Amino acid sequence: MNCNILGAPVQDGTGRMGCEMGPSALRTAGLVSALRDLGHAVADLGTIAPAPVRPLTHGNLALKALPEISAWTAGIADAAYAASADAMPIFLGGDHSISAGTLSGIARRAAQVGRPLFVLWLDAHPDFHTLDTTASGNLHGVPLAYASGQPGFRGYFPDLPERVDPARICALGIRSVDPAERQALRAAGVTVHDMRVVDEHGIAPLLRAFLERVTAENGLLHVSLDVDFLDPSIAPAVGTTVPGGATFREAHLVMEMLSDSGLVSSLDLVELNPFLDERGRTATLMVDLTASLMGRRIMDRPTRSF
Ligand code: HAR
Ligand code: MN
Ligand code: MN
Repeated sequence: MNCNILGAPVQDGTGRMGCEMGPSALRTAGLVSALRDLGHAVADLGTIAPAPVRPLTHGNLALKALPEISAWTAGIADAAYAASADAMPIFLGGDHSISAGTLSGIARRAAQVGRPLFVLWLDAHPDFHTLDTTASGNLHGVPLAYASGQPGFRGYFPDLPERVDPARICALGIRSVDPAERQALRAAGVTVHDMRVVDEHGIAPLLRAFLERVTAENGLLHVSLDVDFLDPSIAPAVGTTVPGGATFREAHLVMEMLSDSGLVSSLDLVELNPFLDERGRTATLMVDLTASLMGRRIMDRPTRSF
């Protein structure tokens, strides 16, 4: 497969510094060589630039860095569209606000090739706040709402060329949801498999059902992997740790099944804060998970199935 690596060193979507170093840490942990060792042709396209920042004021005075994140969203959307023409883009965050841009650009690409876009959101949080409902004001909490066309972004974030159909979004690993998000997710029809559902059913059947839907509609599949999807005991390098996350094997199994499906067409690796890491273990785990997604196996398997 042809892969395009793009750095998106955004940290203004969180309340703290550090995610700016995410792309460097993922590269240092060996992302490019891991993919090449699996036989992929990898182009590192470097670092995305934001669009020019313009002043913006909003009634929600809690909002942080709205002009900056709006500018990043525009720059990232353009880069995502361009980088998805003939290769699988892998976006290195940066906080999760980058997905406002990646999803916008990828949704535009999906419309251009005439295929439905599905999104697998691997995260402790649904990131389904609007600019009006976020109480923290941290814009890494809004990208999925923006990309799926929830109201209140017009004039503040770039106009969406194409929205992601909320009915084609599956959020997996969720365990921290604010009341406004819970209501909006339900109203929009997003599939949310929270950790209680994962505990009850096991992660494989939940993912398999979603992948069968993507297959049935010949969809493209964008995967957005937030570090805090993982349990903090294995992935400490994130500003928003939430107990009770995916285990090492649950996370690898998700990646292995995604690989077997052959459906994944774009990927976000987000929220890595290397300043909070322990000897690079979280960065290394994110690279290893990406390798599983891109074909690394414990043993060969006779047939490709999920
Ligand atoms: N819902 C909370 C808020 O809006 C926490 C959002 C945290 N988001 C991330 N990415 N860390 O998933 O503040
Ligand atoms: Mn997130
Ligand atoms: Mn999260």
